[in-house]
Amino acid sequence: MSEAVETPARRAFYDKIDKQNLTPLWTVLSSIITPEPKSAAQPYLWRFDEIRDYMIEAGGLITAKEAERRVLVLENPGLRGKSSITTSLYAGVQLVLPGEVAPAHRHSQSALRFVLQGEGAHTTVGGERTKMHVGDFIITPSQSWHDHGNDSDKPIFWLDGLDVPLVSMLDASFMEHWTSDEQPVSRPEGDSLARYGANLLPVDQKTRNLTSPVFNYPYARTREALETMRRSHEFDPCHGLKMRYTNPETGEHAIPTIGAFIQLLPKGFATSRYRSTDATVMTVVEGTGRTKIGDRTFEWKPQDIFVVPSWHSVVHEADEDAVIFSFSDRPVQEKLGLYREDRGNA
Ligand code: GTQ
Repeated sequence: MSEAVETPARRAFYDKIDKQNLTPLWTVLSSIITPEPKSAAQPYLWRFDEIRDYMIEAGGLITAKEAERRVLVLENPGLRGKSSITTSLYAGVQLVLPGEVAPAHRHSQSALRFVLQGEGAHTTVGGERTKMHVGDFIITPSQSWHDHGNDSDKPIFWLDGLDVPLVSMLDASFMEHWTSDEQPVSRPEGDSLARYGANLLPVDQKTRNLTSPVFNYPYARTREALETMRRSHEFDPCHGLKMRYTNPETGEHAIPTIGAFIQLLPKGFATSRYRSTDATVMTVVEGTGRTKIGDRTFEWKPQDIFVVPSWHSVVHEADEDAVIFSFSDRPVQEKLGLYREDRGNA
């Protein structure tokens, strides 16, 4: 249905009620309730080589301590000024130089880290420290204290994913700083992975936390799982071999607001057209290839980061064995009954 024509009498009426903060629905209905998702977000790819050079430059301009977090925000070209990579999610690339500390704070926003380059820096979350290795998927639950540090001799770069725009939309943001740069370490390293990440749970544990108690999913384990599974040659036409990170207490997504995924595309594999309502941020861990998003094609290599807006068709092609990490707001949409996908008819 097209919008109602504007007559002088109608215009005069709109102007009159406008002063009372009233608007006629019939002039906006077709733009607020669309027949299918119409995102302002655009498909886009950031080359890690370019981001890395700018981050090193930022490293000479400001310390991690002064910046609190030395991050370059990946702003979707269709959402400039909103600190958003998709309508609901934030992404940035964070750099911690050798000897630096990003001071302890906590906030309502949940965060994930996916390590892009560098080895042996650490993050401390809720009193437990974990070393960060390339490909590790690390969680900072809502309201947990966290600080990052780098005792290694190389810079570390990681991709941050947060539910910042979603929390802003709900006006539910709280944030506090710890009294010193680093929180005390109160648990041994590896404790949560041993306790919750070995297909075991403490026998009398009754709590079912919204966020996974495992906060570092090491890439070595993830990669080995993918390598073993590929031997069955059971590949999904749309996804290759795609797994989701889970909360072992509940089987739900590891973070309540952000779904995180890892997928293997074997050399030469081309996926079937697929689209879904969860706009998705992807980063390449291994391999080279290209992804067609809507009618645009992006060539990728390791550490590049790209974004697929809601309801845009996706086709991946891997030139070599490729591993892609991704995240989206899928858990939110599933919980609200809004998640939709379209396999092959996109
Ligand atoms: O590391 O705590 O990219 O608080 C944005 C906000 C990272 C962090 C970001 C943050 C952090």
